Amino acid sequence: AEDGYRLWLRYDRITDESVRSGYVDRFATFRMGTGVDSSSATLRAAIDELRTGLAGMLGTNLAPARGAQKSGSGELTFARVPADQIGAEGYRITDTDGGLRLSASDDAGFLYGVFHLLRMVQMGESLEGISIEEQPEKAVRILNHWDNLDGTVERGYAGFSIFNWHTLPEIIDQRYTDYARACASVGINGSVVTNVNANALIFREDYLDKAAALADVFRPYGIKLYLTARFSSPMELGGLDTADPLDPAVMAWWKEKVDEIYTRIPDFGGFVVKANSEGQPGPREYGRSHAEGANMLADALAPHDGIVMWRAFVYNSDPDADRAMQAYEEFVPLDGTFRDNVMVQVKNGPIDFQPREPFSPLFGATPKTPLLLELQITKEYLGQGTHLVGLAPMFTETLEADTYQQGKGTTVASTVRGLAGVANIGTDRNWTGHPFNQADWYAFGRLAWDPAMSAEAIYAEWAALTYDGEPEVAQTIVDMLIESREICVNYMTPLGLAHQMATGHHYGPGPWVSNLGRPEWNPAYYNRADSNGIGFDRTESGSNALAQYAPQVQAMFADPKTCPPKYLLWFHHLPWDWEMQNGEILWDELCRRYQEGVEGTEWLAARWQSLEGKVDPERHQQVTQYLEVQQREAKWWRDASIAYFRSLSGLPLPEGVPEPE
Ligand code: GCW
Repeated sequence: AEDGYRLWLRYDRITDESVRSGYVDRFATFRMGTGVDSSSATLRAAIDELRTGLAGMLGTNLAPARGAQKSGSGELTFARVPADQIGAEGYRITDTDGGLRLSASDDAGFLYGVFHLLRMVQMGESLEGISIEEQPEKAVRILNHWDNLDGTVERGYAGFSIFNWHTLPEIIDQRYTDYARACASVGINGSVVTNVNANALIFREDYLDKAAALADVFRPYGIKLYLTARFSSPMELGGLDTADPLDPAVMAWWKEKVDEIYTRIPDFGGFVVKANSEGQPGPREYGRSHAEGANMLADALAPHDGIVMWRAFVYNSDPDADRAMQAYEEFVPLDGTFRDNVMVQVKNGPIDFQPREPFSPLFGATPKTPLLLELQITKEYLGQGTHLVGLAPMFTETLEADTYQQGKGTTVASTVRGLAGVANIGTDRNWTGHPFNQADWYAFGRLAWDPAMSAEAIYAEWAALTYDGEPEVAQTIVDMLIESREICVNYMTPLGLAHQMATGHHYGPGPWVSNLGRPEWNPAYYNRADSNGIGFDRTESGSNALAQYAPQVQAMFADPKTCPPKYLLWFHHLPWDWEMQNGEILWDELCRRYQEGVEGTEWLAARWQSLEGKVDPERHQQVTQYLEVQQREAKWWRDASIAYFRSLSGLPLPEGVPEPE
């Protein structure tokens, strides 16, 4: 049965005999060139993967070469080259007259090269005359698990944590290895295995042994293990009466703790920290800055080459402040004061993982501080585990956005050292709940490796690897994934609206909610709708958040007559009868967008229906059920939103938009 466990690494037998035999001739033997240490754990993992993959797809047994090298013999040679020829983690694959040569300067490069070759065979691509050279664009390509030590996952919709802290370190679940394989196959090279809402317990010796066991599984796959550091750990675990980063006893505690971690995990990656954010402890409690807090940890990690990823997700509870401005206000003044091994981790948008936000103004605004782009792969605000929403178009929208910070062409991608993705992985048999959620894990990895890849190209790979069938099957799946994000934006938060989800769980509509404990958690705080109009004025006449962007960006958004409609209500508060660029009044256009969203979900269902009998029945049935939920909930979103906003606008529904149920 097709339960989705194998993800995109399915390695099923190639049914087209001529295609299969072409590859068989290519992969008779493999040979380790000079300087390649075939006994290294990573090389062994690479060879294992290659043999498993080829045995599955070709039904052959790739054997080590014997005797002298012969050309035209279907030999795959691993060749080590100096780092000035191919940089860290990179590789080259060339056709050498009937044989193949895979060159790299380090073990990870060989591993990634093997996954590339396997992908080509899975996709039926020709190896004839190939000359491929790949180098990761970003050094940090890391998953952030919001997994708690008790097995629950914050904002996780695919079961419980795959990391079983109860049975570690003795029990090594095969899932850990398969997780590492899947990550490595898309170039992910780091994993933070604990939630940013952190638990100091992870630093207790028995838990460090458990973490070390995971690190041992990850290591052969080029994946470093990272942990979250709860800032108050010296108090909770160490019995100190302060966590002040400038207190010598606190500094000594962290230094000792870090040294202890490295005795267990020699290649430990470092810490992620959420400090003074949503109730998490931090340096501000002691009158110290985020930089002073981060630097203290950075100093403890520096002798071991560890890094600190300090999150910029901060905002305070001030009804008069614009939450969208707070991270910038707090972090830009600190530029230049962080240690070299600190990176500031910034969410894609200035608020919080909405279906659509403009890029955060922090990108490019801290030239002396390396940044990481944090994306949410789990769909907290986009229908969670049940809606089909492909996130690659959202990820690329951010990566491609021009900050103009160093002149035209300063894309968000160009301003960051790496990408961090909040994982959507859990104990569900298929890892991610909705079968299509696997595509977002895949897309995150591919984009961290090469942020210039298009969403279409990535999904074309994923669909071809994950589903059998004719090219039309893959094309239909690609179309669905590509269109689905805009469909979701339309039925949830059209025209630049944001944060309209119901209280706490963020599932379903709640645009009327205005009584939550913290003002900036209220949907009504964001839509600012009343009888006169709707939208959040972030221009000069309002919060002026727009001033945090480069002048060219300001010019794009400042005038509601020319502001792209997708950001209109993010930046502007406008009367209900405002005339849009297409001649419609705002109210009519808003209602139509909700309706388009609903129609979009019907389109998705029809596209999927057309694949009945063309994809395996298990996953067809599963996705069909999810699409029914999505269609129903899109209507819920439309009707609830329109009913509420109509109670304020008092205007009639435009043609084609049904009366709310
Ligand atoms: O998106 C919000 C979530 C919180 C999360 C927080 C964060 C881990 O609602 O659950 O906490 O962001 O990013 O820190």
